[in-house]
Amino acid sequence: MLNIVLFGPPGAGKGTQSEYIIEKYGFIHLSTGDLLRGEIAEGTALGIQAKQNMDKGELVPDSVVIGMIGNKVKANPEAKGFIFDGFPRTVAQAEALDVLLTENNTAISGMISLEVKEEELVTRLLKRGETSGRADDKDESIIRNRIDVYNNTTTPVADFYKGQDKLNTIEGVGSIDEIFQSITTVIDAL
Ligand code: B4P
Repeated sequence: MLNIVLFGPPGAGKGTQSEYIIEKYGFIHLSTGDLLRGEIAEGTALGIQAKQNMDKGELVPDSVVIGMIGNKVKANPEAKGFIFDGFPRTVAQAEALDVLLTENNTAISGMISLEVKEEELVTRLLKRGETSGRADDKDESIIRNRIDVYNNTTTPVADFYKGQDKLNTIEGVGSIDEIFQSITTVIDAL
């Protein structure tokens, strides 16, 4: 089983590249953002709570996302691998993921971190906001708050995997195909 953490700031291209990765490798795509938006669309208690955080560009509590990911991993014991997109976003989530995968006799194979400068992220997300209907893509101050949360709370997750010698950094600016080629080079070497 090959398990990959696809990492990077909001708008780095994680969701975009995940679609190409699952198409080529047949991994199961676990996006906490998508799972949370699914809960919101269904109007569950979890979704109602999560929306309050997401609309402000804040993180949803660790216990919520860890529980969601745990359920999905346990439900797919025969998977060829998982692509974790937008998770873990805190060191506590990364530690919980290690425990969860060990319990399921597997581990993270590598992290792929997409590097994109802040102004490009803001431009991309405002553009997506024209069509996505996402409250967190509409307002520049909320987008900048998401980037601040990433810089303050999420970047230590890259150090966590660097400490395990699993960090691979990729330039996230360029055509989607070029970036995907760089990602496949990393995955094929794992
Ligand atoms: P996510 O759904 O993970 O959203 P995201 O960070 O905006 O990344 P996304 O994957 O959607 O965007 P992408 O870079 O592909 O999180 C949303 C919210 O959910 C968080 O703020 C938080 O509140 C909550 N949440 C999620 N996970 C959580 C967790 N683990 N813990 C706590 N809270 C959590 O694409 C962006 C745009 O760029 C697209 O329009 C795309 O077309 C464009 N793009 C992509 N690649 C490009 C390229 N090479 N060139 C130009 N444009 C490109």
